[in-house]
Amino acid sequence: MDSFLPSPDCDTISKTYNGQIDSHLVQKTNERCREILPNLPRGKGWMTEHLVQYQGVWLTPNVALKGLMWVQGHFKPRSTDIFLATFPKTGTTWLKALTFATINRTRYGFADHPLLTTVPHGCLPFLEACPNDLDGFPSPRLLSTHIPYTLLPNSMTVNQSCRFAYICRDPKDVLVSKWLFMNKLRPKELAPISLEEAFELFCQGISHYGPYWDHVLGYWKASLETPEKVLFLKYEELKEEPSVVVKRLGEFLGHPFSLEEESKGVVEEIVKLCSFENLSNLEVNKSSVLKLSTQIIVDNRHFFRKGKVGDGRSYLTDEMIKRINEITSEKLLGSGLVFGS
Ligand code: PAP
Repeated sequence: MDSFLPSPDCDTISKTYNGQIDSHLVQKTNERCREILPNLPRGKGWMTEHLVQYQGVWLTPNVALKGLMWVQGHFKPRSTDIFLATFPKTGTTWLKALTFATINRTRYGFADHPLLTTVPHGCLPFLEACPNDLDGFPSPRLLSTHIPYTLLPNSMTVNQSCRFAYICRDPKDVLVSKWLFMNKLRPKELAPISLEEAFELFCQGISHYGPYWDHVLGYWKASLETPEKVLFLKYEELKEEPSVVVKRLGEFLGHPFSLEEESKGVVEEIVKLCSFENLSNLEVNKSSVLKLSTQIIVDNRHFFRKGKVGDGRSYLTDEMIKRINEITSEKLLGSGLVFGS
């Protein structure tokens, strides 16, 4: 099963970053992280108490910072690697499912597909979460990452022909989706963050892997400069024309759909398998959990809330909508990238 690589479970991830798995490079990363941590700017956390700012990006001080430092310092990319890159809550789960189903479409039947019994996050691991496992993964490795394009090492972006599929989403929907999700994961000892607080933090760029607009622009520019390496997708377009986008994805990944496959409805089968309606109603996604660390165990159902375009508007005041739209226009000015209103 080349590409069906279960993601590391909680024990693997937490042992890895707590240094219990005796990896020299991971220990070096942990030490370096401990050294720099006290001097990093701090902001209020959404899920953890604090976020820290490192190289311009806001990260959780434990897992995300260590993950980024490990990737920058020690990850050895292969030219065949494929990365799904996202800012959290922009469509990671959906893109994981679609990519996994597209690449493995001749390997699994739709009636007994792994996605029917495994949450998409379990089919496709995060690069920054499994440093000890990656060397053993067969090629082509299919991994996901939240790291901004501009912070990836040259070994991934310049020196190798790794490919990146990126998905972005209207910032209002990202903010609201993230606020609701993070409060579910926030430890009981910390008071929930209000929407007003989350809004302020998001607008200031203080959210995991934020500022959001910088994240989007990094991948957008890379997709213009090297379209053969970076595919730039929008959640809204995927919602509107899933089959068209899945065909583009197949082509980009080097697995184009043949005319025969198209006439047999394979693209539509993949779209149906990965649809919000299908995935959110599966037993595994209704009642099982994903262990992200020993402390953080997420109910799979939290990855599937509404799956709608424009839902953020129903939570935000007119003033908030105006402000976030203004920030978006200002940040994206001259880039050629636009979101809906
Ligand atoms: P993650 O960063 O925690 O992995 P991510 O998957 O990027 O989250 O985003 C979750 C959003 O995608 C949720 O949006 P909502 O809060 O506005 O509802 C979730 O519902 C939505 N989502 C998950 N799976 C699908 C899907 N198959 N189709 C459409 N939307 C989906």
